[in-house]
Amino acid sequence: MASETRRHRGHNDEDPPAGGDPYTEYDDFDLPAYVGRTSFQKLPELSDDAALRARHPDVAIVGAPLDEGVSHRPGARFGPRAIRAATYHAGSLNSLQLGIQPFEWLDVVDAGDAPIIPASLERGHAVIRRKVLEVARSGAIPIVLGGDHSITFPSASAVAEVVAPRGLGIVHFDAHADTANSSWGVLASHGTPMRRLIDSGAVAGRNFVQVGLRGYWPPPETLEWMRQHELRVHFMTEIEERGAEAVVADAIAEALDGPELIYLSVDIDVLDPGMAPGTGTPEPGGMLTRELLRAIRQIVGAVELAGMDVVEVAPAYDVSEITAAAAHRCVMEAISALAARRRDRGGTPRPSGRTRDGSDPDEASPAAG
Ligand SMILES: [Mn+2]
Repeated sequence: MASETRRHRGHNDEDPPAGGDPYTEYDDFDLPAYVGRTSFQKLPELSDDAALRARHPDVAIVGAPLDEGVSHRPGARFGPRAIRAATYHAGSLNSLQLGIQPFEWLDVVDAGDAPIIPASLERGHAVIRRKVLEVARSGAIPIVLGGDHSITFPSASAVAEVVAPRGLGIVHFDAHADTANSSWGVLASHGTPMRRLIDSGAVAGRNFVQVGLRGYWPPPETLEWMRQHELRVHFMTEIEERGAEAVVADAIAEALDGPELIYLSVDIDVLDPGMAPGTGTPEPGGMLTRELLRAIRQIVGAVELAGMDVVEVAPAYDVSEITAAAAHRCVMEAISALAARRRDRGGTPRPSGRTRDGSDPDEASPAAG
């Protein structure tokens, strides 16, 4: 391969080099999305803790393929693979929404999956927490692909630990509050992670902001617990009445009322099931995909993002991969907004490396700490 010397533009609008050998003329990164490496956007795979620390990428994708916490339809363990695969774009993407090629500005890698085994929720949470800790300690912003929503407890706890003593606010998009004390007596389920985060002190209740709640859960006692702990809650009806942009602006201010940093948690079931049927507990009457993608751009462009997750994609119930595609674009909108933020603040581009072994072809000299 000539990849150690070639920079690949990957615009999908480019002729191969004249006289090139067809066997080697394209780097894997530039070949079509359905060919070759299966990492997120075919980005370098960098799962080793020491390698992450040496490289200190700007963003690292993490898979959390665990669904032992679901209360209804299982299957979100297959979410990370489906989200990684839900693209038809190869090479260096160009965000029309934000006018930026994010992988020319940010070093983004795929840190692989937490080493989950079936049938052990406790072990699963422990390895997810360690994986997210390793990524966050490397200096990268973790973007975690679930998995059911129970993974937000270990993931956001790990991020809160790394950023301390700086405070963390959470903006949480969901049809459901996920603030139960237990599910049928079980403390660690996808109905309880937000209460665990508040009870453990990882995040203050008053900086926990929920957007998109609707339907028939939780019961009044749980809502009363939320009031007592000063959570800020924006029901779907408020989005219908005021519009998503105004509600999200309030959510940003509330989450940052004290803390400096934001963890963004996106349950894909915040979307209407007509636009995201591939999920375990679909709730009719939700957000439009375009509203959610705009909200993510609005938030990430305005705050200092410390971590993010996109959860509850259950591919077995999906139709034409629309749910997985929506989740994939949630991740891409966040990455693009991070890149635009760096550019707009006068930062230096740090292009994503693209060789097969995960080393950065441009990184001949050691990166600055
Ligand atoms: Mn949820």
